[in-house]
Amino acid sequence: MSMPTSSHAYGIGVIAVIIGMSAFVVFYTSFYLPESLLKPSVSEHILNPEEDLIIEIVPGAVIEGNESYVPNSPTAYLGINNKVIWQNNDDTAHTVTPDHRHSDAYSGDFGTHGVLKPGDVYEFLFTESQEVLYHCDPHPWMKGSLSVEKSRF
Ligand SMILES: [Cu+2]
Repeated sequence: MSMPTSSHAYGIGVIAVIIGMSAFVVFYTSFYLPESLLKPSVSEHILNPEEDLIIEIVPGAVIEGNESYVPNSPTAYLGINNKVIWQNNDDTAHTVTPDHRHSDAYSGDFGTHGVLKPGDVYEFLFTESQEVLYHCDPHPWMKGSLSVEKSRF
């Protein structure tokens, strides 16, 4: 009579192992994996750079031929000043719109959603080397570019 009892216990053990493994697989594929794919690991000094890089939309930027985004084509260095802030100091609303759809692996899509009203700022954390060309949607003659490079220090 010991045979049926032990094979019964064995059966329960196998089922428990299968349930445990399925629970792990479900957790891993639906929670752990998407989360880790979503946010690449970025080092702390790139997430919290020492300085901001400020690009001013200068007063009078709306007028064709004037300076618009100043500095107009700076380089940002990862871990130094890779957080870039566009500041609208003009009295007209403007945008920061990439010439071609552009995204950063960590921060996602680049570009303002809607317009920057006078006094508004737009900030974007660049976490990898890249180059982006951008313009103002309502005033396409306003153009700027930015390159992001690894720090040499
Ligand atoms: Cu504009």
